[in-house]
Amino acid sequence: MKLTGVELRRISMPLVAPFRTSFGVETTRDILLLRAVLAGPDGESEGWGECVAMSDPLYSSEYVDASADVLRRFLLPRLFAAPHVDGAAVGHLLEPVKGHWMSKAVIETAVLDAELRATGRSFARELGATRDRVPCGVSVGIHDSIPELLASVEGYVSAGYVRIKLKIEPGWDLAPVRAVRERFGDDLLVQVDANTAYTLQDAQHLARLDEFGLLLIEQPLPEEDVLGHASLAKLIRTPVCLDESITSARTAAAAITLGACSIINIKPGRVGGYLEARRIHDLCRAHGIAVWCGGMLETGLGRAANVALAALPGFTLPGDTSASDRYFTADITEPFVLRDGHLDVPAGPGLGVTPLPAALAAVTTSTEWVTA
Ligand code: OSB
Ligand code: MG
Repeated sequence: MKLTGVELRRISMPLVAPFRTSFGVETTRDILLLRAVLAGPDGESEGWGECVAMSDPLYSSEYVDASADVLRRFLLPRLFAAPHVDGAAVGHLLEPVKGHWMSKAVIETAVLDAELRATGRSFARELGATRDRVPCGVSVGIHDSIPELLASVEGYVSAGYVRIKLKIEPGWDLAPVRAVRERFGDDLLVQVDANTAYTLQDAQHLARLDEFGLLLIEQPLPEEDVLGHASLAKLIRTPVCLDESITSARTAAAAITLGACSIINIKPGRVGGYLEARRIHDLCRAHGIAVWCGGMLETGLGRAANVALAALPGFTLPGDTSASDRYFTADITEPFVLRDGHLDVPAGPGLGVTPLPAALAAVTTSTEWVTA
């Protein structure tokens, strides 16, 4: 197939509630969607992708304006110039461009979606999914007070979420975890995510989380501090999970070898796409490292792909694959609905979902058509 054109579409989606982490507060998701049009022997086919880059470079160095820029100026021209493009080829064609994993991921996903749609195959099947529904966790932001936090967690627990992830930062760690344990008991699956807010100097303090029987602590130290995580893992009993530090199968292999983590959060956008995400899954499976599917407050489009990935056999922990209504009052696809703590894996061709035209139009802030 040949890539003939790409639509870059920006949408603005208010969140149902502000989402606060150690790196900032999000109230509206400003998202870049990409629609790829390919021409093949059997005619035209199109596919969609959702870029997970956020408005500001606070979670990672990537941000949504930069993503549109690098796609327009450096990534799409390489693909337009290629005589043959398919999902498996995108990564190789874009390899000369350093970094920009989220931007590479969105075009690879859209090309895969187009290719799979053209042949009637589902994304989940193509990736190697072995389940038709996945258990879901929820990521709970930092709140202004413990009572407000407990009210939020209560809502999620009664909705059926099987695992609670609490965002933490210095000053908001032991007390919220203790309060959640006291209120909901020891059987609730609970984990914490620091988004790089600590240093190795905080090891003694973080060891005080040991008594709460957490599933894991996610990314306590800076992105580049893989060695620090290896040291920390020896000083605390809570299993260390990496998010920000894992940008490829290579960095995952290094982190595992160094003993920096015993669990990995796989976010396809952060590692350049679903094919690299699957490589990390395979690597972790071979090493006995548990993985789970992270999230970046995606719409139903990105969620469909994440849920497909989370259905692979090595995803043995519940992911941040929450239902549409945890994020938005109106999603741009048919909403993902939690049933018995699970989401169904889409089974239709490609991603199995497409944006609903009216819903998409209602949130669109700009569109741009890019061709060779
Ligand atoms: O660190 O996992 C994270 C959201 C945006 C950026 C980083 C993270 C998150 C979440 C939310 O924790 C996960 C989700 O529900 O999509
Ligand atoms: Mg995280």
